Order: sequence, then structure tokens, then C-alpha cells
Amino acid sequence: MTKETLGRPNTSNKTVLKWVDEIVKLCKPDQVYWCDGSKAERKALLAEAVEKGVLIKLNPKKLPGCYYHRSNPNDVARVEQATFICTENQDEAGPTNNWMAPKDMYAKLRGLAAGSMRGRTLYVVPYLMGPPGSPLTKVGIELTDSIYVVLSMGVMTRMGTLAFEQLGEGDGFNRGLHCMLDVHPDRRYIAHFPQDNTVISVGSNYGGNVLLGKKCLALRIGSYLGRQEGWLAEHMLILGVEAPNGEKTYLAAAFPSACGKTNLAMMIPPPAFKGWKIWTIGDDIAWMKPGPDGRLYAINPEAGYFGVVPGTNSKSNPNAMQLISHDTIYTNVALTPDLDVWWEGKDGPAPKECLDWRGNKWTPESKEKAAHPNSRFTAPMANNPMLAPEANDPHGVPISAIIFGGRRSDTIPLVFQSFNWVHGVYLGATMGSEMTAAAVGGAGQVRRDPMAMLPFCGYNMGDYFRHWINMRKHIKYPPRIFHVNWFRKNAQGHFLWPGFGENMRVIKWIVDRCHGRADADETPIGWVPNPKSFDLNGLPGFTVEQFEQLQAINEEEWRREVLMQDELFMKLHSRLPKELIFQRELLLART
Ligand code: OXD
Ligand code: MN
Repeated sequence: MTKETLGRPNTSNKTVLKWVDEIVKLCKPDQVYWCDGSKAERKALLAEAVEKGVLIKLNPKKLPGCYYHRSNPNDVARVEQATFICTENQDEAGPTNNWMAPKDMYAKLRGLAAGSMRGRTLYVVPYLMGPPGSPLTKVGIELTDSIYVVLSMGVMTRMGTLAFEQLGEGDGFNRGLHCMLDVHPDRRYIAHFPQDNTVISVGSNYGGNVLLGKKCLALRIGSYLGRQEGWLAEHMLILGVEAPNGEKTYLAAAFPSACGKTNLAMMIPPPAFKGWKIWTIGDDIAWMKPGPDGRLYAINPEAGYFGVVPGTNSKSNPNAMQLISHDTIYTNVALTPDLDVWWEGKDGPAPKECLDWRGNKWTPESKEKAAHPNSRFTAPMANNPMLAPEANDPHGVPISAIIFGGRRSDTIPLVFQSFNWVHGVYLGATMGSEMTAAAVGGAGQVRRDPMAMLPFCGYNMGDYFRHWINMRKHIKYPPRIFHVNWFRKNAQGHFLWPGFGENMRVIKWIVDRCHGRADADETPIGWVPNPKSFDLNGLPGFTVEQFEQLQAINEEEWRREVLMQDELFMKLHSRLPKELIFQRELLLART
């Protein structure tokens, strides 16, 4: 950043200029910087962040172009209790969201933001969610006093003057304000005003709370806009499956956080699948709209990945290991004396000594983890060796299958297919996942997380289900809907399925079903593969009996499952579409 560019707007859009002026008057920064998104700007901002101690430059021989960041230890994850949907009526936000009336929340946040940028710089960050020129793409502008946010938004979005060019003189942009304040949990609010297309986030500097294009705009505000405008904003990866004959089939898949979405999006097929390729389009978010040919088209609104680091290694995700070997920002991993990074689950032995994510000395004898379990990499999608070129296609890709999944040690088979769209919506709506030992509620307890959108749906979840059901009328050739579970265990507590690259076998059955090539058997819960239609070649030691155990449908467990599903349905009863109640009755009658 140079003195000449400081304070000089790179747009003449009057609405933008007026709004920025209002926020400057409120927050009182010492200076205002308008980001242009250029390489020179990034270089200068990185140097400034290093000088200010916000980033540490990592060893350029081992990790060229990589930087290290530590967040405040009280600020390491999304905070659902501080996340609000502020609609005129509480019923619009629904029982699964925290709610406050917009007027009260605006008053509270204006009070907190007032004068909060004294002595600081306010950065104006214009960005696009989606490829330039796509009918699905949205413009956002984030005003922030965090240089870490500016640098991360430069990776995660298409950031800079191009967003002002797309906006022109219009006022159709998301207004985002982020004030770090003193990064104290008592003053932390992530507030969404869907009716004003506005997000205000204060008191945090953790990615999921402050990179406002991601969860806030692309999911919470996006889902609200999607219902009004006839599209779907979903917590889904998008991948392209290429068969040896060149045929490409596109799938979208929703899993709750920490179920391996990024790994699946970047999966490398096992040796037995010679000639097959998986291409990544997105690893976290899909925006989907019916296209003129009657199919459902998806774009990934993001331009980078904000992935969980621990557990990433050359077995779980070799493509990610390549991706994060250069030009990556690491947050809250461990730092070695030679300015390399380390995390639990990385290839090779632990360092003899390093600094943990808090900056304290760590040795392999230490009881605490060296890297925070939610430590992250921020890396541009362009560096993914298997990035599909279609990720930049403004038309998006036609989706043939939608996959829902969760982490379940019992009851749920490896894979099954819904009978039809509404039944598929029911599978998504009743999705559940086991919480890990670290989560409140205790290990093994199943949390219902419909479509993996529980923390991200910007309006009443019952209306969201209705929107999903209604979308069917606008899609002539709807994607087939599947449910998967990589995590089923046997009575001894061992995983029944090897997972990782072997998940390709499930993906192949799904692709074959979409093209009418694979057989399936009808069961009370849906269509399932049989050992003849499911490819087990080249999986030594894996028997047909094991496959049958994985696919087993235990009536007792299913009856319990249906009763458990009721918990969420009761909460949503006033807005629950009757189609879902009928699906439940049908399932009960079949089991
Ligand atoms: C994420 C999440 O960060 O889902 O992507 O929590
Ligand atoms: Mn996510």
C-alpha cells in the first residue's frame, strides 16, 4: 500500500461511497484503504503484516510464499451462541437460530463499533462470490480493520476492483462490517440482517466469523436470497468424476463439519480405478440454480480453501499436501525452530521441540496438542493440482447426484439411494452426525444437522425444507439423491470401511446409477447396491460378508432412528412441510 493509494476510492458508485462514509464516521479509523486486488498490493500488505507481527514469514526453502498466524486463544472457532439472524419477526429466523430484532441489534452493534477503529486502518474489501459474469455471482464489500482478513479474503474470494466493475452503479451488494474490537468473547457478535443484505461481525478475528463472504454471505444470507430468487445455497462440496472414457459426471455432497468434505473433494482414486479422476470444483459451498436445459447447475462461490489442518497427510489428502506446500497462510498450527509448520497427523515424526499454537514451548511429551484441532490453511484453489477448469465457468456444472452424509457408527449403511426427490429431501432433513468427544453433549451422541445447514440456514428451517421440496417443480431433470456413511463400525468398534480413496467405489456406484448402468435392490430405506453392482475389485481381504455387514438394515435400529428424528421435527412442527411427515409415516410403515 502506498501513500498515494491510501484514501482513494476505486469506484464512483454513490451508494458505496455514502455507506463507506457513514461507517468511517462511526468507527473513526485513522485512515481508509481501498483494496484493488493487485499482486503488488498483496505483496505490500504481506510485508506490512509481517512488520506488524500479525504474520510470520515461514522458511522460504521449505514453504515458499507461506505465512504463519496465531489467533487469540479465546478466538479459534465459529461461535454459534454469538451468531444471530435478525429478521423483523422471530418466526422468520425460526427455532434453530438465535434471534434479535434488527433495530435492537443495530443499536447494540453501533454502540460497540463507535470509535473502535481509532488508531487503525479501515480496509475496503470489494469481492465477488462466484466467477465474474455468472448469473449466480454476488458482490460483497467487507469493511474491516484486520489486515489478516484482507489477506485471507484475497485468497478466499475474487477480490478487488473487478467486484466494483461487476457492481457498476447498482446497489445490489452485501454490506459487511467487521470490527475486531478487543477480540473479547463478551463483545463477540456475528449478526446477519437478511432483509438488508447486511452482516456485522464484531469481537472476533477467526476466519469462519470474519471472512464475511464465506459462511455469512454464501450460506446464511445466500440461503435467504436463494429462497426469494429460486436457487439453493448449500454447505456442499462439488466434484467432477472423470471416467476412463472421458465422461464427466458432477456431484454435490453435504456433510457436517469434520466429516472429511475437503478430503472427498480432493480424493485420488485407488490403483484399481486406473484412468478414473476426481476433479475439485469446490470443497465447502455450492450455489445451485436450474439451468435452461432443465438440469440443476452449481457454482462454487469461493476462490480458495479454508481447510482444517490436523489429520491432513499424504494418505488422507495428497492433493491438499501439494496445495499447502506453497503460498498458504497457516493459522494456529505449531511452529518449528526452522520456521516450518507441524500438526498432529502430519507425515513423519513429531519435531523434538516446537512452539505450540499458543506460542508455548512444546515437546512430544507435552500433554496438550501442538496444533489447535481447528487450525486451518488458507490456500488459493488455483494451486489445487486437481482443480477442475470448470470451477471458473460462469455457467457452473450440471449436477447429476446430491449426496448427504454424516458420521454414524451404527444404523446407517455405507450407501443408499432415495426413491425420489421428496424422499431425498427427507434424507437430507433427517441427517444426523455423532459429536466427537471434544464437543459439548459427549461422544457418540447424534446431533441432527439437516443438510449440514443447522448453523448456516439464514431463515426458518421448516421454510427451508419447503423451498427444497418446491425446487423440484423447477428442475426437469433433478439430480438423484443418495445417503452415505463412511464411519460404520463393527461390534468390536472397528471401522467396517477403509474410507479415503476407497470411497471412490461408492462414488462409482452413484455415477453408474445416475447413468442407468448399475443395479440396485429395493429396501425399506431406499435403493441399495448388491455385491454384483458394487465394485470390490482390488480391495484385498475385503469380503462380501463384510460388504453385507456394511449395508445391513437392522429394523430395531431403524425404528429407534425414526423416533430420534422426531426431536428436530417437533421443534419445527409449525412450519414442517406435510410431505416430510408423510415420508416419515411411509418409512415407519415399511420397516
Ligand atoms: C467450516 C465449517 O469451517 O463448516 O467450513 O465449520
Ligand atoms: Mn464448512
